[in-house]
Amino acid sequence: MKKLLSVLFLGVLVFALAGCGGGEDPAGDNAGGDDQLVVGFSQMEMNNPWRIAETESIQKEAKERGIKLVYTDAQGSTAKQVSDIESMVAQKVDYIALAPREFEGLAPALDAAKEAGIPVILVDRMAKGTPGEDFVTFIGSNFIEEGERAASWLAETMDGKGNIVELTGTSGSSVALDRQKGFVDKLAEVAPEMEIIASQTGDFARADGQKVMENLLQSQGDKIDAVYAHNDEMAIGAINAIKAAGKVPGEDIIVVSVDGTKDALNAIIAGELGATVECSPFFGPPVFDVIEKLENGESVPTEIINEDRFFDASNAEEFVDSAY
Ligand code: GYE
Repeated sequence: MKKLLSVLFLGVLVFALAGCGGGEDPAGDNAGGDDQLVVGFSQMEMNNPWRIAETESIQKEAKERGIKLVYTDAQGSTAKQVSDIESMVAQKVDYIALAPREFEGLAPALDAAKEAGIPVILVDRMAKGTPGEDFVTFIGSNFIEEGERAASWLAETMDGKGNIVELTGTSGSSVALDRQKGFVDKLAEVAPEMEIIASQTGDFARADGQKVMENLLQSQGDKIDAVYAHNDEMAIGAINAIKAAGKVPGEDIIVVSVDGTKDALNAIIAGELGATVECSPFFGPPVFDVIEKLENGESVPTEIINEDRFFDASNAEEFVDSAY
């Protein structure tokens, strides 16, 4: 009897020890094998410098904190993003950081994680769901404000006059909707005479931005005074198209965008891009700070908004070397 009791006690002790720091994984049977914390990062695509910087930031921070990272790239497909997350759930990761490509369509993945008790942290774009219920928190920029800042700069630079073409981001993404809304509303307020004469998606990609701009220059070239691109990659594509059409970017057509990549800052220095609103891709530190808090049983806010800068001819030189 005595022996049986002590075996039982030992079993309880081992179970309790294994549970320490194991998060959702008291038996220690997660993808890390032992007590090492395992975090999944579901990236949506890797088609531009911003995404590469984001992935590298998360990989670097995981490594520095001794956390195992399970990384997936959905290659621009929401269906693949859902199955990527389902496989992370099957592997019993402790947390999932999710960069949603589209606002809609991720519910099956969020449900699977919730059912398995795996906390999800949304990064960089929003997805449909209730914070604190379907996901723990959203970490990212204020996209409405980004659109407003681009509109204010353009209105001021152009004295409240001119025709604008807008190159929008990925259709169905929260960020494209908000960057448009912020811009349109601000423009109506500060420069009611300025008009958006065309608005087309370039899917946040340089080649698409260039193609769309080529077509717009062909159909209404002489009417275009300015371009608002939802990201730097499309702005660079538009600048290429403007040059190919024999016009001078920065003089004939003023360009403004969002992100703050190295190519964009170099384009500002060259006088071809007017300004870019910063949108930080460096999610490593804030994501793992949140995870650390959750591990310690602390609560986290349902929204964590990054502080972003603004780059134009006055400071591009100063920041170009540290840009990505
Ligand atoms: O601006 C863009 C990227 O979701 C905030 O997506 C992000 C945006 C970023 O592909 O370059």
